[in-house]
Amino acid sequence: MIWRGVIDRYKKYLPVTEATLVVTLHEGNTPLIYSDVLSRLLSAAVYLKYEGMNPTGSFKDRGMTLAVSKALEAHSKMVICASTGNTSASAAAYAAKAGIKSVVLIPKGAVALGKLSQALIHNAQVVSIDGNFDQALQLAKEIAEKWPVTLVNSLNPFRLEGQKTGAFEICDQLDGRAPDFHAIPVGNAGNISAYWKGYKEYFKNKKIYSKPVMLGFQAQGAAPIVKKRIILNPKTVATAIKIGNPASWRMAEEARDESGGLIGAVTDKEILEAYKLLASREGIFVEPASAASVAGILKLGRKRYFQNRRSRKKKIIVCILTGHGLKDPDSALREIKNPQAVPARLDAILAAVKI
Ligand code: AN7
Repeated sequence: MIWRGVIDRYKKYLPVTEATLVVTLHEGNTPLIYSDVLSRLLSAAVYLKYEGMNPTGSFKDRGMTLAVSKALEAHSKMVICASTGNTSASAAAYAAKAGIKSVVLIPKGAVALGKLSQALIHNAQVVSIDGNFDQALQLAKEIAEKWPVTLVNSLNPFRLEGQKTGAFEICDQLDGRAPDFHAIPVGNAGNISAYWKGYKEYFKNKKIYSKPVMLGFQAQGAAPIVKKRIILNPKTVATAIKIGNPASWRMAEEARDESGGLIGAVTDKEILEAYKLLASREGIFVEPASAASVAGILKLGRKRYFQNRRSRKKKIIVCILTGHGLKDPDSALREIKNPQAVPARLDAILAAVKI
């Protein structure tokens, strides 16, 4: 059977009708991969939800399919977003599929090349702003208020509705149970809010009988929720989550508090260590921001967070790997030496490698 995307699969839980023209690239149905290395390190059952396998390479597609379908239903001819990269790539692709126009505002010099090339090739009008993401979002909001353009940032409620399908999928993949812990990177804080909404809805519909503890992770230099203040000049290697004033700040705190979880910070060094561990030990290439969730659980593991619980039974931890590593190959190359050329001779190759 052909998988027809998250709206088709979960329409019962989504604000769509028979009249909704579904714009889909068959997003969702991403793998939930058991991690041997992390499970051993944390004495738990750790699964990785590889959202980089979505059509444009990030979790944003789950929300964008619904946001763009609803924009089309409302006869909108153009969508706009501000973005650290992935939202713009997704918006541009889904707008292209829908046959409508897209405008994206990006912070100058702070968007990974893969993401920028996606927005451009899908024919978005890309405007680079001499400012950061938070300023770009403010401007995108203002334009959408004054002109006939649909905002497709996560302030658009359809985005979070679509993204909550990630939670449904995890519970379905775990054969009708919720994880004990859900670890996720936090930038603009839409995704953590969407997942929590999804888990609550599945719980209410008796699809699961418990809800996970939500664990969100921000980069140390861009951790407004952790520090309880807006960060005017956020800094981190993980450009996707370089955000100082998240739009869904309050909802993310609700997810944290209702679930008895936490939102913590991880350093760039910890992010890059987790990034390399995933690639070298698990065969999974993610972008740096995605590794924040893994860096976060490793940090909590060192504090014996997962062992302090009452039961001895192995806990299930699901980590959301939000975006694909090919989005941002520069980061990988900065971390690892570029290969040197050698003469095209056997002896030269044998001198260069260990066999
Ligand atoms: C790979 O594209 O905000 O907390 O403009 O690309 O829901 O914002 C991206 C965010 C995590 C954080 N991982 O999710 C954008 C944008 C990756 C991301 C996040 C983003 P939210």
